[in-house]
This record gives sequence, C-alpha cells and structure tokens, in this order.
Amino acid sequence: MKTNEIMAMLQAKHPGENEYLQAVQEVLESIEDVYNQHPEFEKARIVERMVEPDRIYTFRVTWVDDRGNVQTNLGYRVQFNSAIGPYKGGLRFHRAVTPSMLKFLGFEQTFKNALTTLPMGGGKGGSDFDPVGKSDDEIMRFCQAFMLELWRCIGPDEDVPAGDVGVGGREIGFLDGMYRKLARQYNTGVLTGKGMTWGGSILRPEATGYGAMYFAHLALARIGKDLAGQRIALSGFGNVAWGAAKKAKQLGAKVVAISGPDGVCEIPGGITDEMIDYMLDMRASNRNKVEDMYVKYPGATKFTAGKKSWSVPVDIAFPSAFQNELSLEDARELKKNGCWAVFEISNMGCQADAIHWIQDNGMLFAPGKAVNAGGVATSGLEMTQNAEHISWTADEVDERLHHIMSAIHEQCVKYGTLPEGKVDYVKGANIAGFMKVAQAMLEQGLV
Ligand code: 2IT
Repeated sequence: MKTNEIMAMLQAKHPGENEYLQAVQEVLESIEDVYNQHPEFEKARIVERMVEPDRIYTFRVTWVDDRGNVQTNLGYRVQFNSAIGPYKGGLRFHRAVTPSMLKFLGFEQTFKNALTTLPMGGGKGGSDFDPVGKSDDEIMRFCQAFMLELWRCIGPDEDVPAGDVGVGGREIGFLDGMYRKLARQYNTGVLTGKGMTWGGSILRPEATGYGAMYFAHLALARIGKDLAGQRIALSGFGNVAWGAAKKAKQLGAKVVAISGPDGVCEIPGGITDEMIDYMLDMRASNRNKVEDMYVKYPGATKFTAGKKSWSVPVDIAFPSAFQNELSLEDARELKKNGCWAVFEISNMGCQADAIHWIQDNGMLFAPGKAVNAGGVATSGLEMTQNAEHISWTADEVDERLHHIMSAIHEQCVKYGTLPEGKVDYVKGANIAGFMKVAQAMLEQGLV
C-alpha cells in the first residue's frame, strides 16, 4: 500500500470531500510502514475497504418552525465499519454538516471505538439543521421529524447513535421519545446519553471531558509532570468543554480561556464552579455566544471579539469545539506564549500542518481519537447497563472510565514509542486502532 496512490484514488472518487480526505490521509501516513509488513492485509485489500463506509443513509427532514413556515433539512447516518461491533457514534446538528464531514467523523470513530477496548463499530450522523436561535419547541419538532426517518436505520445491536456538536441531553430526550413511540420499545439502548431516570448512564455527560483530563494526566505523568497548577485553554463552551473544565479544576489546573464563534472569554483567575454551571445555561439558550459569560461575570473575565482561545498565554491547549479549529498560525502563537502541549478533545481539532509543526517543535501532542474516547467509551458502558437492565454508581462508572483511559494510553505508548523514547501519540493511536479493526476484517473474510 502506498498512501499517495490511495489518496489519489480517493481524491478522484470523492472530489472536494476535504475533511474526509484529511482524516484518511492522517491515518494512512501513520500506518503505512506497519501495514506493509503484513502481506495478508494487502492481499485482502484491507485499506481500500476500510476507507469506504459500509453504507450511508440520506433523508429529507421536513418540520414546521414557530412562525408556521415549512422547513426542510437533510439528515444522514453514515454506518462506517461494523467489524468489531454495532455501529456507534454521535449525531451532529450544525449548519455546516455535509456527507464529507460525517464520513470523516465516522472514519475517526471506527479507530477511536477500537481503542476503547469495547466491541463497538464506527458510525456518525446528523443534519445541516442549525440549532442557533431555535426555540425548544422547534428543536423538539426537528428531532421528532429526524427520528421519523432514522428509526428504521438503527437498533440496540445494529447502530447506536448519541450526541455530538448541537446534540446534548435535551435533543437525545426528544429523539429517544420519538423512537419509543415509533418502535414500541421502551428498554432499548438505541441511543446513549439518555436522561438518568430513563436508562442514561451516570457520568456520561461529563465523560468526554473527564476522560480527556485522565488521558492528559497519564501523558504528563509519563514525563514527570502534573496537571495541577497548569494554565489551560479550552475552546467552545459546550458539553465537552464543560466536562473538561470541571475535571481540570478538580485536578488543580486553572482554566483561563473558553471561547465561542463570537470570540474568546479570558478568565485570568481561573474558571469557578459557578461559571462552569453557567456554561450549561449558555448552551441551553441556543445563543451560541461566549460573550454571555463576560456579561454575567464582568469583573472576573475579559471578552475579545474575533479572537480564539489560542491567543491566550497558557501551558496546555485543549481544542474542544470543532474540527480544524487550531491552525499552524495558532500553533506558533501558542508556543510563542509558552504553551508546550496540545491535547485535542475535539475530533480532528488541529489542521494537519499544525500537528506536524507542533510535533516538529518539541511540543507534546495527542490526537482526538485517543484523548476524547472517554465519551464514547462511557456510551459503551451505558449500552452494557441497558443490556443488563441495571445502573452502576458514579464510582463504578468512573473506575471503568479510568481503566479504559489508561488502556488507551498504554496502546498509544506500545505502538507510538519512538527509538529516542518519546511517544508519538498520533502514530500510536492510529496503529493500535487500525490493527484491531484490520485483524477483525481479515478474520471475517471478504464481506
Ligand atoms: O465523537 C464522539 O466520540 C462522540 N460524539 C460520542 C459518540 C458516542 O457514541 O457517545
């Protein structure tokens, strides 16, 4: 297998699908050497098969807004790879959603889920519906209309969606409510991220951010450092940044920046518990403005329009909002201001040239598919609890999450340790995830 040749073939087949091509290129670059040591993979054309989704559902979603206008959006479910288990991955509601975006996310999800140690395949879905400025009623009507189509594509042993950008507990509630009505199944683990009283797992809302901090703790401990006392920049103020802020604070780090599409909110004294709680109100308002934090806490914060979190001097950056949110220029500015580590919590949060620059300039870097895998891992734990008709305590879930994040970290170290002793977490995560999926595909024959 030659990465260049496969990429040329995919570019010709899927022109303009930039996020998808970027995600594939990153994985292929990392695995090329290992892959070529396995002629049995080449013979079964594992790579050519693995880069294409098993299937993609596309559907029209029609709903009525509060003014009585008929609205039409597009809905999708990309079932990427089921070699190690049922398709599993979130739903993204964002105006920029395209098949390319969901294919990149489904591809990444396949390897991420393999890293979690749990038997979950990879999938992703969503819609170009824009939640910004929508009322709760509009969100409910959209979710119901979306599920009218989606419910035939999913099932607890087939495909289990969850949240992602624009889809949190409220949306999962509306989606699951409609699924129950349509399927007449009331104890299903068909969605994860459910409410605590109707099948949800305790700690699932926090899990992505908690897992990211556990991973960072392990990577720092390996080089004799600690999260306590570090100044941290997060981006966004959604579910992921919220969980990350909570755990960072508990571990003694100081979160000094969050952001939104409107700009950056600096918090020189470090984020407080009240501010962390207020992030939930900010999301629920559907305003999508980080300036609201400044308006609420003007004495303790500073808002700068049009700037990103990466302009704030910090020790560690945690992109936690959207793909490609950290550019080469941002990476340079971070380093200039003293930053020495970047942990992606968002999926593909850094642009490809930024990752290369960060690694070449002696900074520690870890990719989203390892760092943020605690979210989907806890979804996997929710599926187990649903299947067993039980619920675990917070301590039980947290202990399993810890265990999974250390298993992920260990796999990265196993496959990513360089001759000089440093760990290339990109390589480690990609090879570990790839080997597991490739082996399963090989054993299952040409299907
Ligand atoms: O990107 C992700 O891993 C998620 N949005 C969570 C997926 C899940 O199924 O919990």
